[in-house]
Amino acid sequence: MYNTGMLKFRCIKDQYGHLTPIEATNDIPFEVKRIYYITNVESNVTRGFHSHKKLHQVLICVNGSVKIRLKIPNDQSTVELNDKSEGLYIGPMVWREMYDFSEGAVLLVLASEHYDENDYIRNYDFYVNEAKKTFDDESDI
Ligand code: T46
Repeated sequence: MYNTGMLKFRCIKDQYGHLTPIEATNDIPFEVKRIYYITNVESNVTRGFHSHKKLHQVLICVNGSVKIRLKIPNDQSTVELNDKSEGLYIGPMVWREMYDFSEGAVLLVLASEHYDENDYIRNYDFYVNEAKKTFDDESDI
């Protein structure tokens, strides 16, 4: 889907356990300026309900599983994250909702910018209008 994609990381497995290295700019398509993680989410809770204007992020479920609903004006898809060696890239102007967190799920997020509430679009109707304008402008290029 537009401005989204799956990334695959190396997982080094030996008799001592598993290790997944992620090297900024080699494994992630942007410079990482912020890391946060989401934990302790009840299974009936949905988070997100927003888009970002400029932010690039990679979501990795390092324990358990979570579903991510992605929407753009004329398309939508759902991705289940349940593999710590996979990351979901989400670029600007994509609406996201995170739900169905399993017990103990840990959603790690790598972000291209520091936290900025002004970069969020939290109203869906406003998002659809802005996204249509963005996509129209891009198709003119
Ligand atoms: C996203 C999804 C995947 C901060 O103070 N600093 C931060 O770096 C972040 C991410 C959040 N906050 C504050 C803002 C709110 O008062 O933490 C509170 C919860 O944030 P929010 O409701 O935006 O959380 P989610 O789970 O809906 O969304 C988060 C990210 O905000 C967002 O960028 O793409 O995870």
